[in-house]
Amino acid sequence: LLIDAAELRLVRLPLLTPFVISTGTMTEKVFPLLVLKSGGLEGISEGVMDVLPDYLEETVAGTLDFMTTYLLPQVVGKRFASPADLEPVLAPWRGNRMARAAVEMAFWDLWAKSLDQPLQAVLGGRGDAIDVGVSLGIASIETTLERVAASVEAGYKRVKLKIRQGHDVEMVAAVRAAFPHAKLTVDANTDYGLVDLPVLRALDDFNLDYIEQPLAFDDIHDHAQVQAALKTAICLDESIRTAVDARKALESRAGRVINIKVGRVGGHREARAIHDVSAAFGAPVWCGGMLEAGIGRAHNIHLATLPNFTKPGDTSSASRYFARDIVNEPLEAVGGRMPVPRNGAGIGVTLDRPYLETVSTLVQEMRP
Ligand code: OSB
Ligand code: MG
Repeated sequence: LLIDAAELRLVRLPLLTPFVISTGTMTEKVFPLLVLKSGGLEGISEGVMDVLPDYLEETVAGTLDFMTTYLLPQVVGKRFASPADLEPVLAPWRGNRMARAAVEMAFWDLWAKSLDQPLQAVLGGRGDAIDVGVSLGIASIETTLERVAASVEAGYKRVKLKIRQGHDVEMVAAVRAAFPHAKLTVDANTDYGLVDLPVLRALDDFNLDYIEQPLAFDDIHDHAQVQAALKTAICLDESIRTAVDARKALESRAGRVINIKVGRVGGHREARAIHDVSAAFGAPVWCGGMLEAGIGRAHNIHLATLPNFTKPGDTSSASRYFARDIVNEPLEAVGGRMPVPRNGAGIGVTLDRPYLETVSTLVQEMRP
């Protein structure tokens, strides 16, 4: 496949409700959108980095610079036979996995389209829909109870509650009391340390399916100390960037579940490698999200059809986040099941170009 052009846009989509996690509040979703073109076909991806380096280190501004100066000139005008063939171009760079993922994922979409196959088929997944849950941002206990009720009512398969210091045990106790049978998890986004073991032990009493990323974004070792002290499984998100990280974490028992975000780990190949190494350890995985719009969500859904994605993912209905999406196809869950989009090959969704123009600016249109 000859990449004959690349189009890089910066998109700003307002969120319907501010999304609050332990590290900050998001009121709009700002992301780079990348389109790789080849002989009339378009492969599309979203970058999942934030404006500020508060989830992981990468930023939108840094990514736009890295892409326009290095990554895109490395691929535009070049031929790649398969995603494996693209790997040597992306592999030398340290970190920057979100930026690399954007290029890699756009190429997978393009490649699947060139083979006239759905993305899930070329990744090795199957099935028409995936199980999904919701991720509820930090809010008052009263608001949280209302949101949990609405999510359970809508049939979502699990409810993930964002926690932070001082907004944890009491809130989870209230939710558990009101919903004794709901599948509940919590996500701390790194807000705790080893000194907070008493709080984490208190959370151990609520029959949570897992506690997501309690400790630092770059830690594996201390998570093992905490995991040894809890019956509840720890799920790692921020600390897992590669299949090697996953192996080390599972080998050292730093957790028993892994949240795979294709955009965090450098693309579908690394995501699949993490999926495979987790399966070898008997550790379930699930597909996380970064409040992506329709392009990123479609990638997540296709990936989540691989067999070891046995826990519900975070790709809930797009209408929970956005008044209008940048794709034409509605990505809406029904009874906690998200259908795999199949409007054409690849990711199975198409850009709503007129709307995209109104919510984005062109950063670069590159030709060889
Ligand atoms: O830790 O999973 C996370 C959103 C932004 C940053 C980090 C996280 C999240 C979510 C939302 O939990 C998942 C989604 O609905 O896309
Ligand atoms: Mg998380």
